[in-house]
Amino acid sequence: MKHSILLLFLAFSSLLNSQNDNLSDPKDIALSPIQNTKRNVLDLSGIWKFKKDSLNIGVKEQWYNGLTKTRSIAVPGSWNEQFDDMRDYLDWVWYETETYVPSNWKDQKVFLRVNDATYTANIWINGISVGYHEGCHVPFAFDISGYINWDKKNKIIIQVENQLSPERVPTGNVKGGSFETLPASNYDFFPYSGLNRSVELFSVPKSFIRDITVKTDYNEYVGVIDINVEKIGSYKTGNVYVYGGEKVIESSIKFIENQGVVKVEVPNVRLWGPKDPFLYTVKVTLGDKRNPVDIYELKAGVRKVSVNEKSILLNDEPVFLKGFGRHEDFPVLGRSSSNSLIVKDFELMKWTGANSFRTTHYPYDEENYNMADREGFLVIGETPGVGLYFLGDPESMEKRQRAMKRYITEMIYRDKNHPSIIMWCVANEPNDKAQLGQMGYTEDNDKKMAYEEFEKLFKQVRSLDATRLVMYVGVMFGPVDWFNLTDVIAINRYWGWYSSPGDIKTGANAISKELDRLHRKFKKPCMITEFGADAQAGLHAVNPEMFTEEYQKEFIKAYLDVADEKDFVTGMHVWNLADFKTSQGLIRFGGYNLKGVFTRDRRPKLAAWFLRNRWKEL
Ligand code: BDP
Repeated sequence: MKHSILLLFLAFSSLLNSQNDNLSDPKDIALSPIQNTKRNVLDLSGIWKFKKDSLNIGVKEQWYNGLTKTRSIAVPGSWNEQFDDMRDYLDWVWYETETYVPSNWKDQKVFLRVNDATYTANIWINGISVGYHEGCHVPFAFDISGYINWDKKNKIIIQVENQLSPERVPTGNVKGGSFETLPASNYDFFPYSGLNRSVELFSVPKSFIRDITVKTDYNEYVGVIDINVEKIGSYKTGNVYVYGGEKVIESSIKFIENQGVVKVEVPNVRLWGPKDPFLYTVKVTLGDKRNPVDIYELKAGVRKVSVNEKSILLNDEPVFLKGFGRHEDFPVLGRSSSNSLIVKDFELMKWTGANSFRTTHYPYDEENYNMADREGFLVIGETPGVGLYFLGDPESMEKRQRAMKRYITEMIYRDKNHPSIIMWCVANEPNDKAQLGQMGYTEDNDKKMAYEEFEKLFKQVRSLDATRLVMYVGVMFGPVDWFNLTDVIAINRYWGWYSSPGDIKTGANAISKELDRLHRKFKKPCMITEFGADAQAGLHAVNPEMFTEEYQKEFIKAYLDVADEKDFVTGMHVWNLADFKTSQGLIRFGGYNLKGVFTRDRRPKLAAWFLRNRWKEL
């Protein structure tokens, strides 16, 4: 009898441990981990143990108790770049590391934060299943306080998998798409997999500040900062301080339920913008003023974003966005975070005279936004909604919509306080016909349904954040009426490359006419969020020919010339800052997209020098 109870117990506990559909709570990523007298952070970056699980037997064999026969892997890192034998592998893998957790964190809540696990992740701490997350390029966190061995080694195991599927966002393995590629991504960048960003432990007091949302505005010389605070625990009051102005501004905050709001006025405000990216410091404390239980500090830029018929306005002045689409991409690193690369790319953008970029095609590592805040870059923050379509199997579509809604929440929770982000981009080139190829035919009913589904995403973004502009990026031959939803008309265009190849003049004519048409119809400012041509560095021709550096330069010049003639064009983003790795396919020589004005190792092509001359002068 005893024996069978024991067996039952073992069976039950192994069931409990084996996997867990406890989904992470997006609120737990609302504030990035910081170190101060009340909070701790421990970065777990380093070399971890790694094991491939191509037969998906790991759970059954209880690998979550500890991996055997492993190889070493860098975290952060993309497995497809570190291991040549796993370049195209997108299936199950396991990661393991160990860390001490000091017992002076014991009276706190301890969270594990994974800044990106592409695409699904299951987490075990000391053999106990903690939870599950689905989606890439956004962090997630779990409260693991209950599973920790204090002052001892703790085993952290993460199972990851990145299968491409029409049920996921970004979509993959979509039948009938425009081109066949390997891997079969439905988007033009390599599906780099794994723990691409850092993994951290952090602790907060048991009563703590869970979220802070800073919204800014101004009336003439007086800045207005609205600070919304959400807390956990029974404390009913707190304090807010704003540093950086003529004197420290202080205000008390009262909580009703767990929410508190304070409006702070900053006399003689220094507005944030590209020329003077001035940042104030906002400090929030919880509980007694002299002896608070929790403290959180963040940077805030006071600025206002709006729009008229012809321009995006920053602080009521028109701004012109000069810049790029980019990718988190570099040899050996794949898509993994690297502060050196972030700094380098900002240096290169500044060298060309750019003031702006879009986080194509996913939210970036957070340091990008910290840099942009400090350097005065104007950022379009994009969801991972690339290759999104609204047709076909309804179940898949519902799953994609669910993924999109979650991404929107996670992205806005994480990024909402960065003054550099002036617009949210709901999706890149969504379509009501992608499944049939970009020029396919769609029934009216399906068109209507696609519009309505897409509209829901716009509504969600606007309800989470009414202080920023909202747009999406329209594809060539895409549905035009969707621009009714946006604040700014943004299009990616390659007339003179994918159409009228070799003929820049015809391409430029086409873009000129199209811009006029769009502006006449919608009376909204327009921007070209992507335009460019592939160029093999070192390939030259007297008369510009496709794939030469001269053709790329002339193509970019022709589009910029067209934009200069139109006062309703509010931005031009060249595609791309640098060459990047993508899936293999007929139009991707060597598995690269060569539309970078810098090579993948960041050396300038002719077009980069051209932009420097052109944009530095502006
Ligand atoms: C655009 C996509 C971008 C591609 C680019 C291209 O938004 O991701 O890399 O085309 O073809 O349609 O170079």
